[in-house]
Amino acid sequence: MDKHQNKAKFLAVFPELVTELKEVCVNYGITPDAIEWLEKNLNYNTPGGKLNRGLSVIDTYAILKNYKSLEDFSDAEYKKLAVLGWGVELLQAYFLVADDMMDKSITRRGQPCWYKLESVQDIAVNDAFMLEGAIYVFLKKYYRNEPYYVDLLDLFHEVTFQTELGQLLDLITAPEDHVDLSKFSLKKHSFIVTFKTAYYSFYLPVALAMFAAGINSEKDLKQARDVLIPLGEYFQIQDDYLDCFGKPEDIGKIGTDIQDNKCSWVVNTALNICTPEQRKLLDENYGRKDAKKEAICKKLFTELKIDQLYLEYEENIVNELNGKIAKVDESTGFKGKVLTAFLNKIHKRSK
Ligand code: DMA
Ligand code: MG
Ligand code: MG
Ligand code: MG
Repeated sequence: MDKHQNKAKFLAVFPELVTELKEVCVNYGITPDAIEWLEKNLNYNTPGGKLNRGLSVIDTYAILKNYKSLEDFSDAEYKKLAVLGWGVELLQAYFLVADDMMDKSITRRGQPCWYKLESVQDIAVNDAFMLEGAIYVFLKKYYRNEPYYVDLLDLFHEVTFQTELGQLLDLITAPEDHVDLSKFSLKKHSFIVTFKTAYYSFYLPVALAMFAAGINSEKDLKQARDVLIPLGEYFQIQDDYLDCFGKPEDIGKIGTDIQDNKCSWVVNTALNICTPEQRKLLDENYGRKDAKKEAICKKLFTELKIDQLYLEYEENIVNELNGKIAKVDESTGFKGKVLTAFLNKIHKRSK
């Protein structure tokens, strides 16, 4: 299926959903200023990203149904799938609005973070909740009468809780006032990123499409999970790598991991190979709200050739994942191609 056409068709659904949500609010008798605020919140925070997660719901469903092009979808069928895709994107928007406040980030998707706007600030907390709440308005409207409605609700709720646990661990492992690098490890990193990223970004979109396509045995869901969770870990390692080595104009955000004392893949990899002198430098400069100290850490990461180690990691994990995908048992309806499609979307990404 054509990538640009896919994205355009998916994006075209979003304004319809905004209108539908506004109608719900009008029926509640909410004043126009609140409705206008909600509309701004939705438009500012939801559609501006790569949309990989949302589009994967559509792509996965098409593969499972053996559809060759967008023409194979009926209009109503496409809209229903797009509701699930936008549900994932709304969940992502909800997490990001909150994440940017907690991480004290400056930009997101090439624009100021929502909480950074003079007129928004702490109201962003409630705006994040509303992005989440919108998901369930749409699920109810489009799926209330499906036998798998409860499965969809359960899945959204479970991955939300898992993500929040991951965010909790991410935050308490990175205290602002106390740097203790001896608490970091690649094992701890793996746990954090599996929970904060992999479940909602990788397992959720595929599992949603599997429920919609009726290919949802526990065996097939597990086959999906067994590849998608390590794939999500790889994706967050890319995110950590790009936070330090990516260009803000590519990634649309300014990296904050070093100053935020994050237990990222970059610092953990450095800790594993550095000399005692280099370790001292990290102990004294990592996790401080100071651009000069941040630059010292970055210089050290470059000297340690972390970028080279990243390329080696990437090659290994991609081979390993392709090996796992080749072993997928397709006898009960699931298809390895779903997983290859997802892997191809993120392999060698620079944004
Ligand atoms: C992302 O972690 C996880 C969630 C749930 C938003 P992060 O803070 O590394 O993300 P980003 O680099 O996009 O701020
Ligand atoms: Mg962040
Ligand atoms: Mg974060
Ligand atoms: Mg990051």
